[in-house]
Amino acid sequence: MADKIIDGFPYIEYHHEELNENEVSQRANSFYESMKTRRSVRHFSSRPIPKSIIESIIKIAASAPSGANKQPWTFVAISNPELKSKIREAAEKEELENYNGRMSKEWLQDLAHLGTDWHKEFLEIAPWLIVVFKKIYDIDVNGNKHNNYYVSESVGLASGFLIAAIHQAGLVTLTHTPSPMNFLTQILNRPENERPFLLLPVGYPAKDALVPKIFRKNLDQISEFKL
Ligand code: IYR
Repeated sequence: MADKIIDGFPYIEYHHEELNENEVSQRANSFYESMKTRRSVRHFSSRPIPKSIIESIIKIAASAPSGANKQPWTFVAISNPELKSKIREAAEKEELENYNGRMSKEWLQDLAHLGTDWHKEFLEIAPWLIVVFKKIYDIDVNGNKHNNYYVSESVGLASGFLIAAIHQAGLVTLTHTPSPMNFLTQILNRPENERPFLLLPVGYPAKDALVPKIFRKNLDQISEFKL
């Protein structure tokens, strides 16, 4: 069917899968059953993952909504061992300072049950690192700058999609936030309009991987219904 033109812009029909209420309910429940088993995993296997799988996962992330559909993100996927070592070294340097003085006592107490520390061996062990960059503005082919909108919200949404995609594929990840993380701009040679947003190791879990026993807030604690 030809595109419909409204106010000079093309529109296409939205293709919606017809489902009855039962089917909708089943889908919502089965997605919840799957997503509730997702955990941040810190113990990775070095088992390789083909590039094609990482490409699929990145495409899922990039299907997220964004302000004015500007898609203000770049996903840098790294399997190169030298680059991974450089990133680990730089991240650990910052984290050592974070854990030894830059983080408040309360912050360290809040993290104690997660067993985190400045060692980030997963940055070398995991077969892939995905660094999510946000584009604070766009630069076109002529070098002109263009605005992006709701950049952190947009990139946060894409990162959520990324994490869900990794889980649905049967892999694990961890949202690692070394701070400050401008070293990623240098090591990965990114342009001036990009800022590092998140660093995610991606892989299979180690055979003996443990995760902290934590609890999710229940529905009453996180929601309010106005009927
Ligand atoms: N960025 C540090 C510290 C850290 C902070 C929070 I908030 C966490 O939920 C987990 C860790 C690190 O990655 O170890």
